[in-house]
Amino acid sequence: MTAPLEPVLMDELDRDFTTHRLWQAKDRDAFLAEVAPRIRGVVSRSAVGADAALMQALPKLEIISIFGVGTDKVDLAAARQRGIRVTNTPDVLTEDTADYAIGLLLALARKIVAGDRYIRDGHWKTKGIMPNSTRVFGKKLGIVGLGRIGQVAAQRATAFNMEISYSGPREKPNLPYRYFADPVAMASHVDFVILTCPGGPETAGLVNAAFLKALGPGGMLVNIARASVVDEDALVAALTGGTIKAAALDVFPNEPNVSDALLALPNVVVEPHIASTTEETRRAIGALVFANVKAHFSGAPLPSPVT
Ligand code: 8YV
Repeated sequence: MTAPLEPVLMDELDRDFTTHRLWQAKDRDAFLAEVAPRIRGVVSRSAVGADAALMQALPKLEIISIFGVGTDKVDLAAARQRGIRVTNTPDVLTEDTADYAIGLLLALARKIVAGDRYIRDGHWKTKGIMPNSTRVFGKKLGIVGLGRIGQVAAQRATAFNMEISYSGPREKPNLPYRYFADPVAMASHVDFVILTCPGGPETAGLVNAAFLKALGPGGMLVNIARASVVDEDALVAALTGGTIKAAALDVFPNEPNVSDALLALPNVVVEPHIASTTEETRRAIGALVFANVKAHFSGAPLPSPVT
């Protein structure tokens, strides 16, 4: 195990396997050198992943089971080359993550977090009624990456009578939403954008200065995907200069650190990467990680293979 996991999952792994906890090692390299020859499986989190160096250090490695759907921090090419199986946890976290994206959009536009702060900071008594917020229902929503999570977010938004557009590598003609091959063109068409696409080189910096300019001064951005999708300097500049109105972010480039430049801005809602962290979903993610590891070592088909 490269990082702490759900306690139930760690208990199950401890029960059925000989486990080692990499994050507890005082000297990571010495620890790895000691246990490396015996390691046949790695369990890691999406946020930590598994790089080529880790794989290289583990000559007997057969499977990497990722706690989370994102595999952007796993060197899949290196895994494929070695024939190492990689699994992730799709589907089980889709609905909660989509709920959270819609929650963040409402929190941002309707100033739900700001309202809480307004009372706690004593402003209701001293300044009176809080400034107005922005309507959500009936507005235009753009989704970058209409995969599992994006499609459920679109369903939820439909209940708010929103007009849905999306951008991604390919059109999905069976879905009743407007497709834009060019994300900047989509940004200029919509009021709000939710990012649900995978991280990695294909989407790195997709939300750049041009995208934010196209989204415009009333525009709002929700990111529950990966920080790499957004050029953070361009976002800070856009939020500071009024190029867009506000942003809600659940993901950051160097978690758990969040840049002071972002924290200094009043028009940003920040969350500690918790879009999928309900009790129910975390249990389901843990069960799927365990099922993949068990299946592999008993020669059964993997429930959710990536490689
Ligand atoms: C997890 C996520 O909280 O699934 C993912 O890719 O980002 C989240 O659901 C995280 O990966 C756990 O490390």
